[in-house]
Amino acid sequence: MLANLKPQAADKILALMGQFKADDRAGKIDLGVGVYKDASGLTPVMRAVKSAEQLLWQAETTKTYVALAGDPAFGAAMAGLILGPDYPGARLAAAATVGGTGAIRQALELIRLANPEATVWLSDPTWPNHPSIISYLGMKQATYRYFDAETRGVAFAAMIEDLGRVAPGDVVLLHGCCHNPTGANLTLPEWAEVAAVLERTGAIPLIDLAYQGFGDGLEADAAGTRLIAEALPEVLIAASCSKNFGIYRERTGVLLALAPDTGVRDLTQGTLAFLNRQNYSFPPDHGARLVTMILGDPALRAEWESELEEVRQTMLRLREDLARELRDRSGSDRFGFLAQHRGMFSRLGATPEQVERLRAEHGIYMVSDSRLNIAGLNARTVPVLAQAILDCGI
Ligand code: PLP
Ligand code: TYF
Repeated sequence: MLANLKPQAADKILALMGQFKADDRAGKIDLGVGVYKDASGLTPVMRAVKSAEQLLWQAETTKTYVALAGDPAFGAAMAGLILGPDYPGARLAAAATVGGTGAIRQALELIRLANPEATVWLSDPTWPNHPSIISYLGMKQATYRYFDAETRGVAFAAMIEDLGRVAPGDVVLLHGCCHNPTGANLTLPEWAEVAAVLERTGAIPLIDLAYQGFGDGLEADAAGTRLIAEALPEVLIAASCSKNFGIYRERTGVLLALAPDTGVRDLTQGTLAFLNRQNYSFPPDHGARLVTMILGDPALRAEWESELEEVRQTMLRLREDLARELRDRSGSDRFGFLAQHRGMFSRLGATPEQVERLRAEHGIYMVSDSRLNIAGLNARTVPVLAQAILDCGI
């Protein structure tokens, strides 16, 4: 039986991690996988997380199962963080999931159960796991134009034109903030226009929110999602705690589903529990519990918010430093978009051959589509990257 298996295509981002590890050059620079790193290249455990873990270790008296959809307190805490304290509780179903990826997977399975014919519309480009999971589930997918290769901003008119063609009941996957892989994001008035188009076409938004707090701040990064949640009767939100709580390996995420009324909410809540049971029964609890503790305790929350703000400011400074360094060395403003982009990533707009030259000649690793992880830089490597970019003719 096992011999019948066909080799599967590797994830190009994760494959890059292995390549980087195997490179023995001393000055190599990893701008590949989307993990936050501080100036010394470490991905530290946040102080608030350490404190919560210590408290939990002392207070936890059992590790028995919690509930199929996870602890409702976690769902409520995440709904508050994402949708604000006045979130529409009567319309809200929630389930803890295995990371943000698990939330996306469960959202897609929920969609497939409710409407197997739905086409899921993805931004071009998007995170490679989106199309991969959708095709694995045997669902239909299509793309809407999103990135303007010339300006490296959002091709908004084209996006709106494409979203105008979406059929009623189709699903539009939107990145809530910090678009992966481009770094180009919608403004709030643009979010309002997207909401209006979705309302007109009868499409259902699925928002992937993996970087809340990494762009313009916790509130600003949720503003588009909040606007959509207010405007539309049905909204799915797949959120990850991996990045903003720095708990990657704990696999902590949540799927929020806003239903038009309490009856449909209850039906959806039951289905989310069913879907968790089919896939893995109970979701992991440790990371979710830490998040619930941090969000519910004013001192821990303040500590976490200040650490997250530090992380965000570090990335913003690196963006500005890299844009300035490139401007000074190239005598042109063509890299100004790096300071406009938000989140961990920017798409440089280099060819795969140029990206390969960066790797081969300079030991600088980025994804072949020229996505770079800003957090992989520090004060020493910013000028090194800037010079290498110019040396490679980018
Ligand atoms: N969505 C996007 C766009 C991402 O970049 C990530 C990456 O980490 C995720 C979702 C989910 O992450 P995780 O499953 O590690 O929580
Ligand atoms: O895009 C990234 O780099 C992060 C991390 O299969 C990641 O989202 C990459 C690939 C993957 C899972 C997570």
